Amino acid sequence: MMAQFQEVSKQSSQHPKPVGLVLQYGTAGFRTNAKHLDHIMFRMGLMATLRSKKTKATIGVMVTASHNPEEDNGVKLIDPMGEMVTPMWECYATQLANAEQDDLLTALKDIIEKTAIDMSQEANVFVGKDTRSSSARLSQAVLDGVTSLGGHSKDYGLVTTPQLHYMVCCQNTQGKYGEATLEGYYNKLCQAFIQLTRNASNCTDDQKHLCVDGANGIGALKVREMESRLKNELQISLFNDGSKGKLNHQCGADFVKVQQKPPTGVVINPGERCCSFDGDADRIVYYYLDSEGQFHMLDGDKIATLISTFLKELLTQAGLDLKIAVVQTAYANGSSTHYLENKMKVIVRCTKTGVKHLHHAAQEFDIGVYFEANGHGTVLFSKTAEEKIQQLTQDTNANDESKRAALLLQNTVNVINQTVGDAISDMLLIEAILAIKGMTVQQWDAIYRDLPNRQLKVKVSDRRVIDTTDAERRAVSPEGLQEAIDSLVKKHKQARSFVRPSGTEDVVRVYAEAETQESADALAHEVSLAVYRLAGGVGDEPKPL
Ligand code: G16
Repeated sequence: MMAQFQEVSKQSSQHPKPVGLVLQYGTAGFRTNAKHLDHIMFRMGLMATLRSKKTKATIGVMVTASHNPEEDNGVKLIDPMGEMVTPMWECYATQLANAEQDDLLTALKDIIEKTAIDMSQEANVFVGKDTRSSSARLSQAVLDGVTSLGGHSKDYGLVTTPQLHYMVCCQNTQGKYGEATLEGYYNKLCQAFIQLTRNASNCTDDQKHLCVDGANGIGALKVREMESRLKNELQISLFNDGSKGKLNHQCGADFVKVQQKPPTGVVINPGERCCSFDGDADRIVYYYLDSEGQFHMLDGDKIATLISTFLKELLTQAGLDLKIAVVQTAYANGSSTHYLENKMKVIVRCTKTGVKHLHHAAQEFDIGVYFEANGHGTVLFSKTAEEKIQQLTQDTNANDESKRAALLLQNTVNVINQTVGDAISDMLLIEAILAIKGMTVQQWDAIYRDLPNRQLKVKVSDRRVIDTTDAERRAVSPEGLQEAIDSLVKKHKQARSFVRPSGTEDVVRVYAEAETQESADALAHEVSLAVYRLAGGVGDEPKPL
């Protein structure tokens, strides 16, 4: 053990922490300008090694800043079944990340002691990275951290975040979830997709076409790798593939969702189905332009509605009594929640932002469909649900309709990456559903009409002054802010608004929805002003839109 600590001490001097720099574990791990992250990466290598020793399982470390600009980077830690690490370990990660250089060993020993880790236990860590220019040296820092504590590492190199989650889960289920290789990932998903689309007999070549905006990131590379396995059942025109444009710049899922407009770099014909990935391909949003050139977005809420409708219909056809629920966050459009609860009659839950929260809520049901409005989401099937579906596919007494439904459900389970939201897997599922239902993007869009909405960002000197409750729908501090929001909301029809500190960017996010776009824009601006005035705004006062 002594020798290991000496090695950590020696190696960490190559990855020194800038004195006084304090970083918080955010919505999805540490994330900031890449120049501040070298020590964080080394230490997260240490962290993952400890977590691996503790769980006696393989842990993942993904170097990415997802939707953030190219100059940022970050790290996401992946637990044994492919989920995010637990809140307790987020605290340990923060402790280790922020220990001054001379206190690193003390912090490390403290965590080992508190969590009663057997240091003689083997450790295995899978590492992946996105396409950012800083990712190569930062992932090397992670690998250095793992090696210095005597852990084994496997460097997957360039992969999407959900691919790394998948590898970790495959490894820890001894291959039951799939093979822990890219080949295994593509084969599992594409085979399931092709099985599903066999049920789409009337699908024309036009309907098989999809424009994909790769955000100039890793998702584009991986779509290219996978494409040939789709056997023309899906014909992809790939834009923003990274060959010239800048990562996430004027493109990608976050840009499209927040700006409510198409990305640059994509040639869109009216009526054509398009989708955008984000920078690490764990989010997806769809959209199209109508014949008047007007932009229509199908975000995470519309995706959740499409998927849950499909699953509910199949459960009825199969005669399976499984409890299905949809998990959303405060950003979910009011119309989507209304439609899901009142028209579809499914259970809807609301959690705080962050996949980790939605994922856990979804685990409480037989089938938990979770999506953030920004397009981050997946479907979780309980063990019971998977077993019942499996049994029905083999039931010789089952009628044709229920057997067909069971087979469709089984292939749906296989096309979905249940470890985390996955743009590639979600895209294949959505494409299969549209093909099977013979549904156009316009018909999908028409399921319900979104309430006009607006999202804004406000810069404040310390965003931690804002504290929220009720799944982030109400602010408890600073004093007077919630009262101000309440009275502003009252001035608009069908209105709702909330504010929360971002956990990935140094901003406060403001969301507003109302009966008209003018009203939503005005409310978002008014609430931004309240944040600026009551929560220590910096720079110029927010201007009306
Ligand atoms: C991450 C999280 C998402 C979250 C998003 C924005 O996404 O995984 O759950 O919605 O950040 O979070 P915030 O509003 O706190 O900045 P990604 O795709 O950027 O990793």
